[in-house]
Amino acid sequence: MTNTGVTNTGVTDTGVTNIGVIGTGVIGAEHIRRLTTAVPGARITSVTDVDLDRARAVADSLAPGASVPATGAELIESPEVDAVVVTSWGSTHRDYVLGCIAAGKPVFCEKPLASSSTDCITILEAEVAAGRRYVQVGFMRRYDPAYLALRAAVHGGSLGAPLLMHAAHRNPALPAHFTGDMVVTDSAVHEFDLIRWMFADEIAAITAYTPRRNSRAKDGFPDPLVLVLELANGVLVDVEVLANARYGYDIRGEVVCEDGVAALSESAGVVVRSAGTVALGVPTDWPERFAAAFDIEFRSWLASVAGGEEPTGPDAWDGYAAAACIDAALVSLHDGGRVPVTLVDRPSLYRP
Ligand code: NAD
Ligand code: ISE
Repeated sequence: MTNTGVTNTGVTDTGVTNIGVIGTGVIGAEHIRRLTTAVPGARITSVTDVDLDRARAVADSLAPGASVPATGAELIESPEVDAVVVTSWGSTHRDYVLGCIAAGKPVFCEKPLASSSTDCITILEAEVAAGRRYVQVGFMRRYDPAYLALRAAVHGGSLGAPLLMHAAHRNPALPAHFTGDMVVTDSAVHEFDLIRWMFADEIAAITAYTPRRNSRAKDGFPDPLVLVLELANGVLVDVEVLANARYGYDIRGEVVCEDGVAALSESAGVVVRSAGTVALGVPTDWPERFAAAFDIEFRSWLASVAGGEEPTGPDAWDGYAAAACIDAALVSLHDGGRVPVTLVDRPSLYRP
């Protein structure tokens, strides 16, 4: 299958962007469904996975007619792909993202951008050498209406200077393939980005605490995990991460300011009063809690791709800064103590 209508803005002359997806697991399938049913302007023309049977099954059910090349590298090079979505495991992201930059194709990469800050620096260097930004990282919380409202309240002027924040990231359970470190690399990484974005500042140091262990914790899992994040401007943030909350997926955030407090509301759903109780729903897991955020995130990304512009969402610098926080949090978790977060100089390609 060949694409005959590609223009130099990376979009077909019918106004539809041809997208290839690498990694057809849980979120890959979610994003394909989203891009084919909920977000206009996208066509899934190619999908692949190391598990090619899974890729074929996902193509058959969610993107009939999409090609299934044998490797991600072939998908990136394919003329029927204008832009790429990377939803394979985090350890595989670096090479796919570098491949997209080399091919001059926009790439939406799920978090984490790469497995280490060193790998992220390689990506920064590739974009700087290319002279433009191609990468957007899947930190979808920046598009969540509740977090946007919290950020607007914090910076609205009536609450005074923010002083500290309490955050909780409670997972009902974590996927079977998770390792203990992935509580940091795959769960807490969202807080690293969110907090940098919320306070428009870098995280300067991280201390990890492991309180009394959950009796359900798997061997090697820090469950619960508490991270104390110090921002360069002095704001202090405590983050609780649970691997086994069981009761639902509960994302909480409360910012304490000089003249008031702003917090994510309890629930976006209905409140039921019955039999002497008041009940609110708790989302089952991240696909439900952040459904709107994912939709808005992809609309925004597609708008930039269709316009031939650089992405406006979280960029490779944000992916790198979050990876530097991962490095520090893991050192603190394994060796103890307060660990400074060190960053290389920010290239001018990445505006503050
Ligand atoms: P998953 O295990 O369900 O799916 C990953 C898929 O990638 C699997 O089908 C696997 O076979 C495939 N894969 C592995 N190595 C590959 C390679 N080298 N090339 C091609 N395919 C390969 O995992 P998932 O939950 O879908 O997570 C995938 C990524 O998405 C992770 O980076 C994860 O952190 C991220 N994620 C983000 C969110 C979010 O809230 N933004 C939520 C879930 C997952
Ligand atoms: C998952 O990979 C995600 O990114 C979710 O947003 C996060 O809440 C969860 O802990 C991760 O497993």
